[in-house]
Amino acid sequence: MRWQHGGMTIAEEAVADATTRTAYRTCPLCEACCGLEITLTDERVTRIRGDRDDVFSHGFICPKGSTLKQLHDDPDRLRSPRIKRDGVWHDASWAEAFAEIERRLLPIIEAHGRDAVGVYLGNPGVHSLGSLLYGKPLIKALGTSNVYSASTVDQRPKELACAHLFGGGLTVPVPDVDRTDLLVVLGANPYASNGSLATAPDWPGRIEAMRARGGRLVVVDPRRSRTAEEADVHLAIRPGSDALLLAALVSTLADEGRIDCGAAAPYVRGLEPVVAALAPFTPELVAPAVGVDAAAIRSLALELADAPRAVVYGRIGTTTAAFGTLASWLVDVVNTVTGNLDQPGGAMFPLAAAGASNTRGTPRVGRGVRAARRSSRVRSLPETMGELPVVCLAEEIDTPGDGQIRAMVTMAGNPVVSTPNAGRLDAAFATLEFMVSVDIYVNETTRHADVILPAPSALTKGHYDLAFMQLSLRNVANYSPPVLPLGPDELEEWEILAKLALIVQGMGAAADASVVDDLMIGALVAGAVADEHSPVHGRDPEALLAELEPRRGPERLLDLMLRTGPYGDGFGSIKDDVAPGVPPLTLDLLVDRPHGVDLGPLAPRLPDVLRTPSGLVELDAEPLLADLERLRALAEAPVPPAVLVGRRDLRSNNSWMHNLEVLVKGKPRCTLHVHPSDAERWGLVDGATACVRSRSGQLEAPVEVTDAVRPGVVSLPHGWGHGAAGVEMEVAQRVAGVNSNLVADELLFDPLSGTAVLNGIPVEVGPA
Ligand SMILES: Nc1nc2c(c(=O)[nH]1)N[C@H]1C(S)=C(S)[C@@H](COP(=O)(O)OP(=O)(O)OC[C@H]3O[C@@H](n4cnc5c(=O)[nH]c(N)nc54)[C@H](O)[C@@H]3O)O[C@H]1N2
Ligand SMILES: Nc1nc2c(c(=O)[nH]1)N[C@H]1C(S)=C(S)[C@@H](COP(=O)(O)OP(=O)(O)OC[C@H]3O[C@@H](n4cnc5c(=O)[nH]c(N)nc54)[C@H](O)[C@@H]3O)O[C@H]1N2
Ligand code: SF4
Ligand SMILES: [Mo]
Repeated sequence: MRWQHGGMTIAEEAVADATTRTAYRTCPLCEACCGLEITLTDERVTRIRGDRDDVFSHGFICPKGSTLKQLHDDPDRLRSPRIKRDGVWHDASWAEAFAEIERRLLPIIEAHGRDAVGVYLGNPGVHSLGSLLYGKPLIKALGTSNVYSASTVDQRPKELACAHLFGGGLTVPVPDVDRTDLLVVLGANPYASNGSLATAPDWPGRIEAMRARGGRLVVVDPRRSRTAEEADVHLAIRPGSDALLLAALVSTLADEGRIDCGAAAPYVRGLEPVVAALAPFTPELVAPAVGVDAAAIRSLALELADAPRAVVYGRIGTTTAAFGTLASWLVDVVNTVTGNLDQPGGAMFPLAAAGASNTRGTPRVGRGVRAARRSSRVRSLPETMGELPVVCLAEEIDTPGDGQIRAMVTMAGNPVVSTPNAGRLDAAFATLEFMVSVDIYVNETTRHADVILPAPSALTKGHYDLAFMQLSLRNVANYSPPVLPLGPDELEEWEILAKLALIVQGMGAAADASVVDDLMIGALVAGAVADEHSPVHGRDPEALLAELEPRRGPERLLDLMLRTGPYGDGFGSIKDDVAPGVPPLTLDLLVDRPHGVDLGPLAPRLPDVLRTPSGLVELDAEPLLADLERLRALAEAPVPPAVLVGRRDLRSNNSWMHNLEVLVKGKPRCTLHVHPSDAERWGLVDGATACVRSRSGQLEAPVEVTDAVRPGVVSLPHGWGHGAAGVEMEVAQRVAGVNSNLVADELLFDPLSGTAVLNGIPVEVGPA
């Protein structure tokens, strides 16, 4: 299926006498960051297709990219604030909505303290400059310990492992797919997801190009995913056992005398103790638990050692597991001991143009991982990176006592669908004294809100993918100005969050958002002039602020980050081109280059990328080595008769794009994949309804019998279950599906990162 090149026409040719213009914009929907070419006729979007001139995506786009138009036009998308009184929604002005929040939220804080307000931050907020940058001052202003996000149902294990190894949660080495000879993918399906923690448009094309030049693809996945179908070797692993498999690779390499860190060797600390600690994990020991032959494990280890350039890449299937942090660490241990860390074709560190902590401060100096500085109230689960694990959100709301959460603020998140024991969280939200959501829909989560503040349409936002450009397979920078102006009654997302920050600080609902904005830019400028490694070290802050005029909001912050970043103009102090044909960066330059600027392929960054206390790659981080004992027990643990894993579809995006007809038409996708032998054993046939039960809940779903899953494994996509009362998404309600997280168990998680087990959940399956 070649949907990717050339894009899709979504409207007929423009009428002859209409005014037509073209705008370019990076797609904000997933991590691939594709360039879009948007045609507008009389200021209405008439067509969206891939931008062939985009320096990174070269015209690639997936079926979701063109739906920014449908999203913009969706009648269910909220366009004005809503207030709920006595269970009934009323449209409100912004002034009324902010006043309502002040009136109802402040007394809760006054009576019960700041921890009484919980916050949940969802995924689209990371793609939105406004929420990414201004969510922080809001959280600070709230001053609560109860901060939760989608990170602990996602990538936190990788961030934690990288913080230990390299000194930064976003210092994540990415697979250099474009130059490798062997790509080993564990628990990722980039043919459906377009890649994650590894930003690159057109993963399928890149994988095909790799194979065309003789490279090999190995996919480790309990399902024969689309990506596995393309693989030279598919290892159908038992869910949850990736850490064992990876440990056995290291054990084999040691046994064969093939440990060689290559060019990274001088910068690696603790190789010997790590190799010694992993030695007992022989292929023979782990094979029964992993469900892959010892011989196949050995041969993969040798293939990794023999390949001139090889890289192991692990994603959701490896992180949302009970050994997520260990598996994430082991991915990079394998890359390191095979000499592929920081080498072309191996696992490399991007050098981002803006915002990366590994481009600020002193190279090779860091203060170490900060985790477990405090714990959750009910279950004493440790925080990581300033957040508590979302597996404990429901109990923090429904368990009475001092410090109980009584009010929630959700921003760009749908935790009722996305997080474990969804049924309990749903019920808990219904008991809150007050809830505010910043969102675009009334969905499973926001229907519990008392006030909804609508974020504006993506087409009215400026865009620079600050987080994901730090994880890019090529160094690029691309800014898109808003395609359309805000509607008369709309507020920018940053202003919404800044206003909330002012309200919870007691500055009043009428306070001006610019106060927060000015504080933020002031602090960033102060940080830059104080950083002795910054090109503006020692300069006059006022003079820099003057040069940033007249921009405000996220764009002003971005301009500063770009100009003080590794390719920046240093506010005039740097003059030479930073890449062929690319002058030093400013936001003005990016505005002039709507297809982005290419800053070149990834280049080795060791040791300067490191921000660890030792200034070395700390392979032997103590909490990881200590966790190996628990892993050892997994090798001998009984295998549950059935476990549930997820899967993604190209036309879904987590829980929130099912209201677009173009993306949901066709046969139902929220089906339970069951292996034929299991179907027989459980008395299920194709099209029947199965009941799936776990400790935390149960659900019913239509069965699809398929040998794409390994026996003992069933698969159901997440992000569905839109049938609940009060949801206002007409299309999504019609194709409702079922919420797979009803059976995800909040008691199952990775103890190091607090990340939920969403893949490999023990379940019982039978006819409904
Ligand atoms: N079982 C299972 N569960 C999973 C996963 C899995 O693989 N299996 N995957 C997990 C992963 S990786 C993730 S990232 C999470 C996602 O978890 P969440 O972030 O909680 O969920 P999303 O479905 O992304 O919901 C996004 C919300 O943001 C709103 N929204 C969309 N655009 C905007 C905007 O521009 N501004 C604002 N303010 N709101 C907006 C949408 O209406 C929706 O309410 O789910 C996790 N849950
Ligand atoms: N179309 C689409 N694209 C998306 C999203 C979406 O919802 N839809 N969501 C976006 C988000 S927020 C994220 S985080 C990324 C995620 O991107 P990916 O990590 O590529 O996510 P998936 O496509 O769910 O692929 C995970 C694979 O892991 C397999 N798996 C399950 N359990 C295990 C296990 O124990 N071990 C191994 N080795 N494999 C296992 C599953 O069968 C599945 O094929 O996708 C992003 N892109
Ligand atoms: S792959 Fe991701 S970034 Fe590219 S068009 Fe699709 S949704 Fe947008
Ligand atoms: Mo995610």
